[in-house]
Amino acid sequence: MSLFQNELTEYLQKTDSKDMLSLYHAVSEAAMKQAKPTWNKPRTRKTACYFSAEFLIGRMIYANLLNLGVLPELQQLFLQSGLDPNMFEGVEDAALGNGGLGRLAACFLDSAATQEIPLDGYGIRYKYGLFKQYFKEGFQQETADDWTQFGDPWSVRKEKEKVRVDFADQSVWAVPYDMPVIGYGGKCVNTLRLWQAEAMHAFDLTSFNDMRCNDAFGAQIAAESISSVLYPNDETQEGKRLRLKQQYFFVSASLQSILRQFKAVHGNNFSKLPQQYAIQLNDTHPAVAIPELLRILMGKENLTLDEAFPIVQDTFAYTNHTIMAEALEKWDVSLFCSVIPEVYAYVVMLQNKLKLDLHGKGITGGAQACYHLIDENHRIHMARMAIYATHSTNGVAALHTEILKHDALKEWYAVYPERFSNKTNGITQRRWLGLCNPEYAGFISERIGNGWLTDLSQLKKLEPYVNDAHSLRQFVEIKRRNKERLAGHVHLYEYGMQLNIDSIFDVQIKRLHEYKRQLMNAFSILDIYFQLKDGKLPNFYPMTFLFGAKAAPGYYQAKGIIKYINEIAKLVNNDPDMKDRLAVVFVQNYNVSYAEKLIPAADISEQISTAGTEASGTGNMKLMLNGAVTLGTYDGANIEIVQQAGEENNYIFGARVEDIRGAADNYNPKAIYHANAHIKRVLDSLIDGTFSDGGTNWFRNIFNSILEGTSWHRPDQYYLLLDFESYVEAKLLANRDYQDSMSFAKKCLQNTANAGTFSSDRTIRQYAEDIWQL
Ligand code: 26W
Repeated sequence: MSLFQNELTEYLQKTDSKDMLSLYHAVSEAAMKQAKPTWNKPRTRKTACYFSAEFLIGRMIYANLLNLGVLPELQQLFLQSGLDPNMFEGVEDAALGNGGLGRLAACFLDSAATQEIPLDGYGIRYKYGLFKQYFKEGFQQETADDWTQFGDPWSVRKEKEKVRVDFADQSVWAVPYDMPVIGYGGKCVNTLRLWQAEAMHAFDLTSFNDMRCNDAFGAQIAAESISSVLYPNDETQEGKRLRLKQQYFFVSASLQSILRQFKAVHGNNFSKLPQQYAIQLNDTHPAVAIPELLRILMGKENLTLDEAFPIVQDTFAYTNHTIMAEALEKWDVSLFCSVIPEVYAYVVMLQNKLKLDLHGKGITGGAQACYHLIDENHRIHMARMAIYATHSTNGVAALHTEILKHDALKEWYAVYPERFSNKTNGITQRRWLGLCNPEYAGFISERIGNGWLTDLSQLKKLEPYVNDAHSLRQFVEIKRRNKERLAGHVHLYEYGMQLNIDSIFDVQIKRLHEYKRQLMNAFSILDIYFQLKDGKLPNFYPMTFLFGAKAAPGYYQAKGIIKYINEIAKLVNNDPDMKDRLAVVFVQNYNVSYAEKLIPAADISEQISTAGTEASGTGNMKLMLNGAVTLGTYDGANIEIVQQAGEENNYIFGARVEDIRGAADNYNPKAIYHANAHIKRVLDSLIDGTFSDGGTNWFRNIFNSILEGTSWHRPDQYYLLLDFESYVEAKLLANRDYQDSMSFAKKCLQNTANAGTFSSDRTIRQYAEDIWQL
């Protein structure tokens, strides 16, 4: 009997408190007890540290129990006591991240712990995670996400390990909260260390008594505000003072904590640092760690620049997650200096050293401008700093890395080609199949054993079953039950909405961004609707279109698209002609837990970003793994997905990167609009009174941005009209193919069977071997 089982059995026998919250704490504490001995084992070899401003963890309780191997015990004990093992589905769902980048970090931690790779995460313990979303008359509304409202039984506050972080105008405590990262099988437990900001001095009673209450409250609020809330901007950089403070806060604290451990063993022998620690920078959000480590080594430990620089360079590595220019971080020198003036001096030192290095490579004068860490407009380019002062820069999918090397970062690739490599993203199959799709997981294990849980390449052994009629029928039944399960959830959370289980579930779930082209999906649905109304498409198989997406609160174009899709949903769902033929649902508050319900129920995975814009995507991998076909463009990891699963088993359409580069200069969306009646009709719905945007003018703005452009971008900058026809064609082809249910199931199964390479276990091994030298 496991320790967990003992503890929980005893609890259930001895206590009367069987309410959800008490049980949640009892179960979590029992699991923590079981994980503890392994967690406390000291490290004896080189450790990798994943510095990330975001960890999109999602619900921890079930994933932790699965990995500890005690989920069956929980289920058994609960059922024996007449309790519902699913009762914790309303509980914590730590959304300490925006989207792909933060979720990738969470998958990496799971994969490293499972493979006994020493990798610890370092980040911020935001009081409020990503905002919660609901719709009011079709408009997105936001509320705060108080993710610890049920307590936080999975964290341990380490009071004794707090460190001081100094800014120009304040000093604060960084207090670590450690979470166990339990590997599958429970043999290895790594740590996610999240820092919380607190005031240095206990509440200042003297000021308070002197009637200077503002001083007393002020210092406390100023300190706590640093870790108070996650910035909800995905892919747009804003030069916000608090954001820079957040970045420096967690990076400075993490470095102090790492160096404290290092010195305890190796003293001041800092040249050994890269042999003991590797630090991965998850995008540039933690890149201020570079001048900060220099500052510590030179300013505090008295190393010279020539001694300190190689240590910094050999320790750090950088991952780029986007090529969107808006997302590349730059800080105004004046802002930077008003927050961390001491660190700025080391940025200048780096800049001077870079100039010398470039000179040595024959790059002089004006040719150096595109490399400058501090540009002529007095802005610090964090990506440039990250490439220059680390030994490794990687992209997150093959195409993305090629674009970095030959386009976005080509001047850097020209001087440091050996630093660049690709590490195609991955996902953890434990959460994204084992946990979220238990029936399908069982179907797979019955056929090929359960080795896939720790070696996803074994899925290949499923391939023979694509010709087995019994297996295909069973696949269809499982998919149907997953649709039923999702329908129950949607009924509960979306105001009684009823889904048609016997329709095709077409799913687009990801952050709302123009480049991801949710709007093109909306246009295609409206086109199909108009065609059906006109009596065309006689053999159309019923379809349900599901959307899930949050828009950054200040991103009005994106909010307009949400409202527009909700208007389409209203029109379509209230039209009696469409009953059981066409439905549109935009689910509220799409998050990790909602994804775990949507993904197993999907038939079609919408991955329709403009070629060359989506760095990788990881939702595409989750949907593939769960047996959905991809309706997508040649972009990001989609390319590798269809390389693995076969183009014949997916629906690829639209312009490729080369086509788009070729089209760019003489692209004329207005001509397409006038020439194509389908396109004209759907676009006009934005301005002809078909729908109401509630007087915001958002729909007119969307219309204009496609046909006229704006002062900051060209018309239809993401080429919706260019790809529209081939998109609708591909969608209707998928609709037709679906009607041969066995041959469609075969495609689905082929996708699962070939998803092996998209395990984050593979990705993290590549980081460990190629970058961290573990
Ligand atoms: C400073 C504002 C900001 C915020 C977030 C800039 C950039 C970001 C991230 C880099 C955006 C992001 O999440 N990128 C996504 O990273 C995933 C993991 O590598 C990829 O799969 C997605 O394609 C990419 O959009």
